Amino acid sequence: MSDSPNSNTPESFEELSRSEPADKAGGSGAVVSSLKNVLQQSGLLRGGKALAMLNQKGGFDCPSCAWPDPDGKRSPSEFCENGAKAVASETTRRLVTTTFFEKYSVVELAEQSDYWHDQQGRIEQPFYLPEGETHYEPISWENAFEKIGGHLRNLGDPNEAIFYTSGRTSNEAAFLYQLFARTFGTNNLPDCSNMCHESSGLALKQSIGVAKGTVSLEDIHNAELLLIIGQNPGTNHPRMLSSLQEAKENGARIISINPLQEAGLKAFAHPQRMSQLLGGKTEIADDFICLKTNGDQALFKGVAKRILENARTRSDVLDTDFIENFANGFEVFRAKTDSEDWDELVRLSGATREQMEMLGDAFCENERIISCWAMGLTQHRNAVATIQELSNLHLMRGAIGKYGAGLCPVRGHSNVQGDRTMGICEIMPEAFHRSLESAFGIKSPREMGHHVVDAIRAMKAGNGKVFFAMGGNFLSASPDTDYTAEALGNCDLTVHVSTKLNRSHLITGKEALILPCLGRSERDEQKSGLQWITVENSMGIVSRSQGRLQPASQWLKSEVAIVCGLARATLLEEDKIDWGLFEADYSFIRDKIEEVIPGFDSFNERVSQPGGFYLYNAAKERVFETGTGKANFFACDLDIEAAKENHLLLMTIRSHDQYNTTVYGLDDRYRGVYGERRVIFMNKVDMERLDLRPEAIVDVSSQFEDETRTLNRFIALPYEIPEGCAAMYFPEANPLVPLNHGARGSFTPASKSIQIRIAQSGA
Ligand SMILES: Nc1nc2c(c(=O)[nH]1)N[C@H]1C(S)=C(S)[C@@H](COP(=O)(O)OP(=O)(O)OC[C@H]3O[C@@H](n4cnc5c(=O)[nH]c(N)nc54)[C@H](O)[C@@H]3O)O[C@H]1N2
Ligand SMILES: Nc1nc2c(c(=O)[nH]1)N[C@H]1C(S)=C(S)[C@@H](COP(=O)(O)OP(=O)(O)OC[C@H]3O[C@@H](n4cnc5c(=O)[nH]c(N)nc54)[C@H](O)[C@@H]3O)O[C@H]1N2
Ligand SMILES: [Mo]
Repeated sequence: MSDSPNSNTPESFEELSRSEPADKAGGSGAVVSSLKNVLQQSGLLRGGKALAMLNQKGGFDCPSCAWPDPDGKRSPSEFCENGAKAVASETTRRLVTTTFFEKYSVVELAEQSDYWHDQQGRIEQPFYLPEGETHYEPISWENAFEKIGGHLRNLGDPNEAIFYTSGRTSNEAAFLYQLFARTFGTNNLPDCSNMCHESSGLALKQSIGVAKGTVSLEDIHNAELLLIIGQNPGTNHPRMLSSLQEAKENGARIISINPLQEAGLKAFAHPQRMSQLLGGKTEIADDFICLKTNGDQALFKGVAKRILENARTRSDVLDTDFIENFANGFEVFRAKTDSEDWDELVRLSGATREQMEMLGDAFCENERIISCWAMGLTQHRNAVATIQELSNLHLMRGAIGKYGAGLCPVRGHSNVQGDRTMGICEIMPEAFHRSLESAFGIKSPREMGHHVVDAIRAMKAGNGKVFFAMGGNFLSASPDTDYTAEALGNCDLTVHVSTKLNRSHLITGKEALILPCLGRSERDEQKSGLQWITVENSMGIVSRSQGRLQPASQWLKSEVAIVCGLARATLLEEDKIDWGLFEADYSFIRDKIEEVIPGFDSFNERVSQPGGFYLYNAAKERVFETGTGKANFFACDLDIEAAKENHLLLMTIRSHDQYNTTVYGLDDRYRGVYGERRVIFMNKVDMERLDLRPEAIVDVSSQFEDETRTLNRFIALPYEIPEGCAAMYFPEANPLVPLNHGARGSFTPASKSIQIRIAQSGA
């Protein structure tokens, strides 16, 4: 184990250069950047073949974000720059081999940057790090499974095992994985949603009875008013910009709500439209409401106040039919909102009263209203209340469960929503356990399992002994990197099913295994022939995905085959499940999914229709499956995290050249930062107050309760960000995120509102 869990710490910063932030996303810059990545990593033939199948019917689903593909006709290149980068990273011809691990010790590898790790290529075969050894060594699949099975069987309690999932895992693999964990006897199924949209899921479940969004692409294209809140689609969901462009051309008004004015929301040049490739563009946001980080709840309360004020003089403002027949709690909510003080809302939100009134009026003037949001809303202490405040606005106007209107949490990982549907969750409804038991003749445990933060605490306390990750990069994605490193280091065994090398392979338990798997783009050949898998996107469409490329190495296994191998090696004689059958032919897994999970009737057949099928979504039909049987208004208390005296409020965000912890490159083109990620964006006034010149080298420390966490040597950059706020890149900034600083109710780390102090480095 290395001493430095986060060692992106160079001594010099010669590579940094800067330009003005971009005034649009897409265009020829996007095309050049996609091609460069694909050519460098995969070559013309392999890369070209991969891109030709990306997001096509009969091809494979983009491993990048969860934005849906168009229902109807698709263009021959239905992908974006960042999808192309994800594919280039997966289809690279470089390999991490036995020679590689002979050359570098684990400590040496841990000293390299995340960017360097990704550059090393695909993992060629299983590798094992024995206790006390310094280098990984090759191991056969059989011996690898045996080691894991041995460790799991030796545990005093199945709850000492933790089974993490990252959201790229297919429905089939996810379903079998949770089946295995529950058969083994635990609900310890933390997943990346715990750090992502958990707050949305919880808020929406309580407000509207489903933990998912309620709109389709067609709704987006036909909305009159679209809010894009706390989201940077130009980088993280670039194909969403085509949808916003279409909405715009149909007359929509788009409002961006964000402390940063992101390029993709200013304007978009569609790389597949010749006129826009040559310099034209579509303006996207009509209005930009620049608020303070975490000011959203106050802003939404102001908007609600305005709507209620308008309703005093106009009878068409409130959807009284909806409020009376479909909703609950309106009067309490109205009284609470009336009691809020305008000056307080302005002070806490950082937006002006005029902006709140403008937004309130826009709600009143339009019927087809959609709110989209991502991490800017979910990763705060008050995230659940904020999202419920946003839902309140929709409920007042009946802007849900009707054409062109609804709530749209824009999901991150390409199958994160499907993984949850399949039962990857630390707590599942009783009906799910019953179906699982009757379909497989097993006993499904009911004791609540660990979410991510609890899993880290359990490992730290010595109660989590085997950590198994189906994808992802748990160490770097989790909060409090140093603490999480210690937690993982306490395990007897850590195992990662991965495509590429990452830091979680290097900060390990006493023993460690890396199990290399096929990526989405690759052929998955099993006993019955070529397999395909299914995924669910952000709008609840389930579709097929089939890779066609030659696998990066002959020793890779599919995630499904890995779960089956793991189950056989662990469960032994008690095992009642025919894992061999599932591994040989994935259609048998889908039959079982159909038996256990509502909404998957005739699964194999329906998902084989071009484009797949929409899962039933009750809220979309105005059936609200909440405790009250109605959609619920929430009257939450104002609860805003503002920067404390002498502190700034830090958000941790993604650059344009990364996919979560996978760093494809060192540029953030749209924000005008090149060659360097160890930067902190600050307001000019704050820099002057702290006597920092542009590009000063600073140390950043975060204060939480009585603990201080510090990161040394970051470059301070003046940027258009509200006073009192700052931004750094994830995952470099994760050592600053306190483990216990999480969203109330959902436990999502509050990685967008961290109290920090900044000092001149070495001062
Ligand atoms: N290329 C690429 N695509 C990705 C990913 C990737 O890393 N790279 N990651 C995937 C995943 S897992 C996810 S979850 C999504 C993430 O997609 P995003 O949520 O767009 O990602 P972030 O970079 O975290 O950006 C959050 C945005 O919220 C804003 N923000 C921060 N704090 C606040 C606030 O208090 N209020 C408001 N209103 N705004 C705020 C920031 O300025 C920023 O624009 O993208 C997915 N797609
Ligand atoms: N500070 C801060 N922390 C955050 C966030 C933030 O905004 N700020 N965002 C949070 C969010 S939204 C999320 S979703 C999490 C992400 O957390 P994770 O999902 O755990 O992290 P990723 O970086 O997406 O995982 C990358 C690794 O997945 C593996 N991989 C890639 N493709 C495949 C595949 O097809 N199969 C398998 N088995 N493995 C594969 C590769 O080995 C790669 O190294 O991070 C969270 N952490
Ligand atoms: Mo995410």
